[in-house]
Parts: sequence; C-alpha cells; structure tokens
Amino acid sequence: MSDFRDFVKAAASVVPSKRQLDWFETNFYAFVHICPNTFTGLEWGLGNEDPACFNPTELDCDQWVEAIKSAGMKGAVITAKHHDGFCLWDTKYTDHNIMNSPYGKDLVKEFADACRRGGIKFGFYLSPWDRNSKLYGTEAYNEYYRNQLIELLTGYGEVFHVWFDGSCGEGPEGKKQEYTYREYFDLIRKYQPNATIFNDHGPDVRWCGNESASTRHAEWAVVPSELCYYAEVQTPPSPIAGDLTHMENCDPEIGTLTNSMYSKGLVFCGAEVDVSIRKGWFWHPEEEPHSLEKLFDMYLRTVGGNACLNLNVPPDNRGLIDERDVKRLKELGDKIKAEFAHDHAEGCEIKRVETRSESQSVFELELPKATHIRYIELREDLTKGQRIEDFRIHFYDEKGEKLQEYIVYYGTTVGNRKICAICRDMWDGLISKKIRITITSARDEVHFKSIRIF
Ligand code: FUL
Repeated sequence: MSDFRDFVKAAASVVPSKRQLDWFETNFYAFVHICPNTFTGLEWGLGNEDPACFNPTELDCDQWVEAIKSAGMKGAVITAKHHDGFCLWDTKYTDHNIMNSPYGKDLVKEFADACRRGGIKFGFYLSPWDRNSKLYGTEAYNEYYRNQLIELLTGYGEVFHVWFDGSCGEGPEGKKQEYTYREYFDLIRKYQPNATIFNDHGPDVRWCGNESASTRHAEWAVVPSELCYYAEVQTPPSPIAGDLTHMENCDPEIGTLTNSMYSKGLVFCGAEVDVSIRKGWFWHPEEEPHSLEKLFDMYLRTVGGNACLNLNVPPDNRGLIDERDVKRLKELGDKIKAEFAHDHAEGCEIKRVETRSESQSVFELELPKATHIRYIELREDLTKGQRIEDFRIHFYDEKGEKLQEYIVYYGTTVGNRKICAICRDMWDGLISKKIRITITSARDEVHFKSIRIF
C-alpha cells in the first residue's frame, strides 16, 4: 500500500471482537484488593507473611457487592493472589493459602457466589510476580502458574475478565521469571472463551498507562501492534504517530495517523483505567476516599473517554468495605444517576445533513422541546470501526431555527462513548432545541450507534 488514504481506510475497518464489545458495555467495574497486606499495612507483601495474620472476623462479600453496585458498577475483579503469593482460594499447589489462615474458607468462592447473587460479573487478578513461591525464577514456575490459572478458570463459574499485572520483580535470591503469557492466554481462551484478558500489551484490553485516571485527549481503541503485541494485527503496516516507548506519560495520542512514522500494523485494543478510590490499593486506616468531585471527574474522563473504569475498593481488616468508602460509592452512583437521568433526545432521529467528503460530514438532532443541555453523549458503531478523529458541536437557538456561531464543544476521538460536558460556567442557562455535530476529520464514513442528550 503506498497511498496514505489507503492506510487510513484500512485503519477505519479495524474492529473489536464480540468479547471486547461486551467488555465495553460492562464499562465500569470494581477492583477488590485484599491479602495479608490488609493486616500488615504494606502495599507489596514480602512473601514471608504468616498466614495467621489473615484474620478478618466480620468478612461479608455481600456487603462488598452491595457497595460496588451502589456506584453503578457491573462487575468486580478480586486479587486471587497478589505479589506476596498468598492464595485466597483453596489451591492444591501451595500451602501458602487462605485455608491455613484463621479465616479458613475459600474467599474466591465466597466472592464469586456473592457476585452472582448480586447480579454482577466476576473476574480475578492472579499476580505473575510471586514473592513466596520457591519455584519462582525457574521453568517450573510457569507450570505452577498455569495450574493455578486452571483452578480459577474452572472452579468458580463464568469469568468476565482476567487481569495480568505487569509487575515482574525478583524472586528468592534475585531470580527473575520469564512469563509465558501466550500459554496463559491459551488457557483462558480454552476454559473461559468469553473472558477478556487485561495485560499491559493486550490481547483484549490494554493499560491506559498510569494509575491516576489520566486518560489521553484522544484515546484510541485502534492502536499500533508494537504497543499491543498480543492482539491480532488487522492491517498491513501503517503510518502512525506517537512515541510508543513512553506510554506512562500519556502524552502521545497513540493511534493518531500521520504519514511520518510506520507501525507493523494496527490492532483493536481498548484502554482500561485502573485507579483506587483511595491512595493505596490496599486498605490503610489513615487513608480517606477521594472526593466525590474527583471520582465523578474520573468517570467522565474514562467511561466518557472511550475507556473502561476499574475502580479499586479495598476491604478493611474486619473484612468489610470501610463505611467512608461505602458512603462515597453511593454518592457517586447517585450522582451518575442524577446527571444522566433523562435522555432528552430519546427517539429523536440523527440526521446526516451534509457529506462534504468521506472524512467530513455534518449531523443534526432536534429535540422535542428546548432544553438546557449539560452533556452530549456520542457513541460510534464500533462494529464498523473507530473512525472519528475530530469534531465540533454547535447549538441552534431555543426555537431550533438559528444556528449559533460559537462552538460549544471541540472533541477528538469518540469510539465507544464520548461524554461531552458542556462547560457550565460559560453556557449556564443556555437553552437549545437542536444541535449540530460537524465531523471535521474521520477515517471513513461515520456511523453513530447513539446520541443521547442530558
Ligand atoms: C500494580 C501492582 O503492583 C499494585 O500493587 C496493584 O495491584 C495494581 C493494580 O497493579 O502493578
């Protein structure tokens, strides 16, 4: 392929798998970090913790699920094993597990059952880095890890998401492990074909690059295979911008096409944003949950920014979600419900009023009555590919007759969902009956899945 336009067209038809589409619908789910760290105050356990320290006397997974649901989350991922190697389930491959603690019950089972009772999806995290296993740093460790995966994939019902932590530290005597990821992924496809796999580099879901919910201005789900080398390549080598070696700083708009750099090809791999409700991943008595404003802002930037939000909620040393977090989660859920309570555009037709070229078009949507618009939620039909690169929104007047000159929103990517928050300070009190969305740049013809107005 030589012509730049052909590259762009190929990029426009990179599509998600069914499981990736389902994952995007799940959208907002919880991380649950609990292990000996909950009792020792550490964030990274050393691996030599005595199982006797794991002693939550009031543990109640139904209470966790209620708190998670109150925020509007639809699934939860538990740390079946964190870096300290302590297993929260009844594994036959190591004695360093919960059955040998005062708690003495299979917590993964209790949690999976509670998720099912509560009607949310169940997923797990299994740390490849293991500071306890004597096998770590040898080939035998990969077999040990695979056996543990099989136990978790086959013993606890349907799994929606499997989370691979990228941390790869040293084991006993400074030994390093080479993780055989492809073998691990094969097991997941075999036993839980509908589960999405999170890994820094795909195959299904990638890391957004930080743990502070700082998403990119343009967050693409179509990215270069150099970044997500475990995902399936869907295009010939393509021009691509962005410094791919620095995903942590989130500056590059990875996925943005230019004719200056080349990638081996593009893949579909959306971003997950993992962030904790508090500073740490594990519960520490002195830490407070983030403010409601901060959490709601994270929600807008992630769920409303073509990503999924995985919000960590750590149980405390009683085995309960701390009352402060319970309160904040409910506030967040109430706020999301209130802000998005009524779709003023329900049943309204999205009209394509102008096609300037394949990459430039204009859409309009008229509401039944003039409304004070605070949010416009755009969704692309991803089964056709992620295509929008740049857009503007204008309002008409309150009769829907006269187009106003000023731009109320400038945006870049849309993808699964873009929530455009119309700046309240500037436009407060502004009433409109009709909106215009001008696509100033797209990879190919644009297809909206829906437009909702709140
Ligand atoms: C990181 C880990 O090192 C943290 O402890 C935490 O589990 C976070 C979700 O992933 O890589």
